[in-house]
Amino acid sequence: MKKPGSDQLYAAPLDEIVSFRFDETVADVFPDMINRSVPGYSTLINVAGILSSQYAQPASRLYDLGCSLGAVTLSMRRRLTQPDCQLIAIDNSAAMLSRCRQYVNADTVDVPVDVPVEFSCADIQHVSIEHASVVVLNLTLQFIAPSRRMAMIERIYAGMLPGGVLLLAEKLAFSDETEAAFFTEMHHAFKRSNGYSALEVSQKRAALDNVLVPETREQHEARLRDIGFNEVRQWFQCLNFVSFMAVK
Ligand code: GEK
Repeated sequence: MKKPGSDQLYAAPLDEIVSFRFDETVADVFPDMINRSVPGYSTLINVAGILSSQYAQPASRLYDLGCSLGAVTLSMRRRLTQPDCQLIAIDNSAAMLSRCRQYVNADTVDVPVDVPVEFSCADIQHVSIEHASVVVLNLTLQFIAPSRRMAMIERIYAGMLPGGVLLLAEKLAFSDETEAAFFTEMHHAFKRSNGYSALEVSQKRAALDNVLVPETREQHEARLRDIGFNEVRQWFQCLNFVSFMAVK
């Protein structure tokens, strides 16, 4: 029997694989799905909070772009010590954002300072970023059309304060075929070890085709430097998932 919240969306054979969407069915099982699919996810979340607390500036804004259920928002809020900040959690999936609001508002963990959280159901390509000391794109840029990524990060950069940080976690592509094949196989092995069948792995992969478009480490780093970030560092890798930090 299906446990509540367990991801079985691709468990049965499907006649037709439709493109992946962040709808109600996905939002219902999202924590289970992401933990079983992204190696190192809990570390990405914890360390995003730790890095944010280092780079946050008093009376500034902290953005969680593509917040899903608010894991990064909560991690930042629990660790932030700078006064008069504001957290802004944005996602264009209404199903995700309504659950995010519930989770964050129900969080009872004691926080060092009070930080108001604003929720916005919007496309992160068009939101205005202002006075930002921290911007997090945790596994979100990969869902933006590659041709639009440069413009979006340029807008983010323009809205950041000097000394502010962008945290960018992504699934990675590899230009070397052997390396690409190795990491794809290891990622699938990771998913199978978390209870997904070979059928689930292959049907999910088909659903994400052209929806999640990974880029190489070189592409990410070059774009961040071209935009003007003066410190670009990869701080995390687990199999084919990485995270960069870029300081303005
Ligand atoms: C986490 N950061 O738990 N505008 C706004 N949101 C978008 C857009 C867009 N154009 N495109 C996609 N999204 C989260 C995990 S999940 C990653 C992020 C994954 C949203 C989409 O609705 C979804 O909630 C999120 O980006 C991607 O740390 O599922 O692999």
